[in-house]
Amino acid sequence: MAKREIAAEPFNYEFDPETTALVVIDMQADFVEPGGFGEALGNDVSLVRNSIEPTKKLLEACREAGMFIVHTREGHRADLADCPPAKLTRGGQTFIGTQGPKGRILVRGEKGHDIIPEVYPVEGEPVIDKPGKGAFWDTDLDLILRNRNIKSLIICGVTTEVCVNTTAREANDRGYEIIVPEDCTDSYFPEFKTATLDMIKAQGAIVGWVSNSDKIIAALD
Ligand code: C5J
Repeated sequence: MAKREIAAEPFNYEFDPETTALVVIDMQADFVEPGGFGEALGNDVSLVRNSIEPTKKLLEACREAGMFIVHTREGHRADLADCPPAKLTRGGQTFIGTQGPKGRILVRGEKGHDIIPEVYPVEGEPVIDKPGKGAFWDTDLDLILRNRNIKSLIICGVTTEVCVNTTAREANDRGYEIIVPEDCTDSYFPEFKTATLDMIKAQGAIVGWVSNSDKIIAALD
């Protein structure tokens, strides 16, 4: 497939859909629905729900274009053996592994850990279970992307300044060119979202590019 261009900041982003993957970060009930980890930490989850519809639209467009799509989930083994003790007490008390309305918080296999129905993976879309914030650390994501000759990543999901930002930086250091559609990511802290996107695109795309779902979809047409 020929190279395409997305209108983006700080300048247009060139990509080839055949070597580009959409990476959807942690669109789990635990982060975007009431009764999960996000809410347990004192956050208002309604603040991250605006990104669901644009992400769904972009996901459908990328599926239509035949692009490679990967989803991630943050969480831990049922015995919490892979959860660092220091992470267990983040939030001022222990939430991870405790029982909530959606099952044990951030534990694999529980309702809260699952991806929300609006952007649920379909067959052929790998789901990466990650114990940390970054999608590359302690996962096989890099191997999966390299096996598919992927060079560029469109990174969506929540939250902008935590798992999206960590993944964007990990990807940039590994040589991937990354772009974040600003309407397909959200934070419980709107000012952190703005600052994160500003930091990504600053200094001539020091980490990557920022655009939106409409512009990416237009480039796929
Ligand atoms: C957080 C995430 N915020 N997926 N996780 O703890 O951003």
